[in-house]
Amino acid sequence: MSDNQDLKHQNLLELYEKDPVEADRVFLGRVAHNDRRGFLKGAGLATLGGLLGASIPFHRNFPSGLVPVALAEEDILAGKDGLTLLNDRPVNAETPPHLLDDAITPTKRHFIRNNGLPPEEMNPTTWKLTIDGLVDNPMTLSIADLKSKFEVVTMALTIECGGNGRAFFNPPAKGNQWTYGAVACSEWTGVRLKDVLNAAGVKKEAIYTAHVGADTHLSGKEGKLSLSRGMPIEKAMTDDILIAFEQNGAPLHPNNGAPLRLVVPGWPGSCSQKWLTRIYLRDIVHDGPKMTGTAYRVPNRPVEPGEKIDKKDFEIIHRMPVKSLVTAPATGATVAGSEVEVRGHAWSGDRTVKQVDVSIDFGTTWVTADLDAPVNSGAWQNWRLKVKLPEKGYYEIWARATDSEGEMQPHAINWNPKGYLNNTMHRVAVRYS
Ligand SMILES: Nc1nc2c(c(=O)[nH]1)N[C@H]1C(S)=C(S)[C@@H](COP(=O)(O)O)O[C@H]1N2
Ligand SMILES: [Mo]
Repeated sequence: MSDNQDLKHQNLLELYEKDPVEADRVFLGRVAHNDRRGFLKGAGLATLGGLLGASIPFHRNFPSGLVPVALAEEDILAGKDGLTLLNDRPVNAETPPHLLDDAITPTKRHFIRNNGLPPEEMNPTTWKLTIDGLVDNPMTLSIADLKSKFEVVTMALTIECGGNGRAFFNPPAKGNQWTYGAVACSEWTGVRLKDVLNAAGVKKEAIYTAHVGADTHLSGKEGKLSLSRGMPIEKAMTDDILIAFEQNGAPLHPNNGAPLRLVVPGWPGSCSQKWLTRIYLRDIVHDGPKMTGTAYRVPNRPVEPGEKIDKKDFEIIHRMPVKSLVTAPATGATVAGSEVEVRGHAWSGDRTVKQVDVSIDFGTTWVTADLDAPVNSGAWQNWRLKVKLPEKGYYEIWARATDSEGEMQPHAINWNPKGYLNNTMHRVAVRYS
């Protein structure tokens, strides 16, 4: 890169550090909304070559208005570090397990799951949240109102996509092929949903919440929502659900729902509406996009892999099951010494994890790891164990969590047609040489 282009890149990174919302409007906004014209015109072929770090032998065939995918990917994941891009429209990116080693997930390592296109405006000073439906006092609040009218709390809360682990389904399930990394536990600052609903006055007919965000449908159709989910009112009134305006002590990342989102720990990530503009209470189970049909639903009985299941035999997923992740060592690592520290996290929606066991001999014997209590309700739990590899060779490190109700991670996938809730044990390959 020439000094000039280096400067451009530098500015992008700086802008991202200083003002991620503005940076995303400028860079991500363009990509997300397909307004790609002008890029080549402005930059010119030489500059483009410079940014790519290579000449473009077929530049004569390069359609105008096209962003080279190498640059588009970079822009899409601006402010993120080391994520694997699964899809760019909508943006879906997961984090390799060894990059999830921190007790609290830094924003740059928090996965992205978008169903539509992020809104163009994410201005925290003009943002409004409406609470209505079956409440006594419908209200519209700014972020400043939320901060001044309600207790502001900071909590580490786990978000896991309902489809995390889908890539391992056989027969395969359609949808994002998440492996392990559609899970994160950032520290969120906001107000309790419960407090806001109490202030609005929950009418006794209200049985379900309905969440609305400002993202747009992939079709671009005005007013068409990409996703609008909800939860039973009893769940909504629990203590650890936040309406959050800060992620790890800074404004939310644009792809994690800036400037305001719900965080519903322990339930499918889809409950945690991003770019939150409205919550309304209903006297029926919410029927917004991705609430009906077989979306975020699993069969209400054990099924055979590949079995065809009648729609009426599906039920809405509530809590996420017990699960753990090995974040060190990285899979494929070669270690020089016989002693290895194994580390990771474990969680179980609405419950705590009471034990994590580790095996280095393909599940024949297990050793109990040292497991921390959650820092607060809704946070994952960190664990660690020093293991001794008896001789040089190939090993697999397996981890298995058991929760407060005695539920343990399974060896085999509990198959379901849409590829949800894969909580099988995490296996990591290690060579000692
Ligand atoms: N408005 C809106 N909220 C949303 C989504 C979305 O597409 N639009 N995706 C949901 C899904 S399916 C998940 S798993 C989580 C992921 O949160 P993250 O992208 O911050 O990791 O956001 C949820 N909230
Ligand atoms: Mo999700």
